[in-house]
Amino acid sequence: IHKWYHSGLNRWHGLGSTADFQKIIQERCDNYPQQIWSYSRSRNCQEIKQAFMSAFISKDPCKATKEDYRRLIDLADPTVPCNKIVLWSKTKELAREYAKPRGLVTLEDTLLGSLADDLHWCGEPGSPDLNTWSCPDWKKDCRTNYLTVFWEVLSERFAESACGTVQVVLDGSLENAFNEMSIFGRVEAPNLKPMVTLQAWLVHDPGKPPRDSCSGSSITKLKSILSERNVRFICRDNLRKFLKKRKPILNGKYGVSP
Ligand code: N1C
Repeated sequence: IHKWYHSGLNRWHGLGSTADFQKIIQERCDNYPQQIWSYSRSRNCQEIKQAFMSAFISKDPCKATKEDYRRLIDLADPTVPCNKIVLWSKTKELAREYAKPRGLVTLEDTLLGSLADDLHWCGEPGSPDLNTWSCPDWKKDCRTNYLTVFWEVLSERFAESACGTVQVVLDGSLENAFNEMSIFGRVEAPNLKPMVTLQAWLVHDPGKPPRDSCSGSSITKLKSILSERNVRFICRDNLRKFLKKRKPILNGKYGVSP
C-alpha cells in the first residue's frame, strides 16, 4: 500500500486537478483576445486567478456551492450580444466549429469559460494545495463537486443573459438528443428568458443511423419545458446539410463527407 493511499488524496473516482492549474489559468487569462474583452467586464487577471483559487482551496471538495463562485463570476460575468449564443450538449467540438466562422459565441469563448475549458480542479480541507491525485466524480462521489458546480453556475448566467435567438446543437445519433440530466437540459433550457427563441439543430453522426429527431419524444419534452416559459422553439433535423452549403470546415466524428 502506497503512501498516497494513506493520505486519502486518492480516494475520489474522478481525474485529479490538472497539473499547473494556476499557471494555465494565468496564461489563458493574459492571452485572452483583446477584441472580445467586451464579453466579460474585468481584465484583472491577478484578481480573477485569486478569486478562482479561493473558491475551492482548503475546502471539502464535495461541498461546493454557487456562493463559492459568486465573486469569481461577478468579476467576469459572461455577457454576449443578442443572437450570438450557441449552446450544445454532447456536441462541443461541432458547436464550436459551427460558431467560429459565423462570429457566434459558445461559453468557452467567454473569459471564464475559456479559462476553465478542459481543466480539472479540487482542493483538500486543511491544505493550501490542489489535489492532483483525484477529484470527486459526479456519479460515483458527489454532484456538488467544484467542477460541476462551476459549469452549472456559469451556464446558468450564460443562459439567463441570452437574448434574441439562441441556437443549440444536439446529437441526433443519441437515443435522447435532449437529455434532462445534462447541463443544457437541467440548467440552460430552464433558465432562458421569456421571448427568447431557441433554434435547435440536430446533428447526425454520418457513420450511424439517426436515433432521435425533431419529432422524437426527447425534443417534445424540450418543447414543453420551453413553452411553459414562453420561449419560442424552432427545430431543424440536419445541421450537416446546412453546413455542406458552406465551407467544409468540419473534421472528425461529425465530419462532412466530400
Ligand atoms: O452537460 P451538457 O453537455 O449539456 O453541457 C453543455 C452546455 C453548453 O451549452 C455550455 O454552454 O453547458 C455549458 N457547458 C460548457 O460550456 C462546458 N465546457 C466544458 C457545460 N459544461 C461544459 N464543460 C464540461 O463538459 C463540464 O465538465 C461538463 O460536465 C461537461 C458537459 O458536457 P455535455 O454532457 O456534453
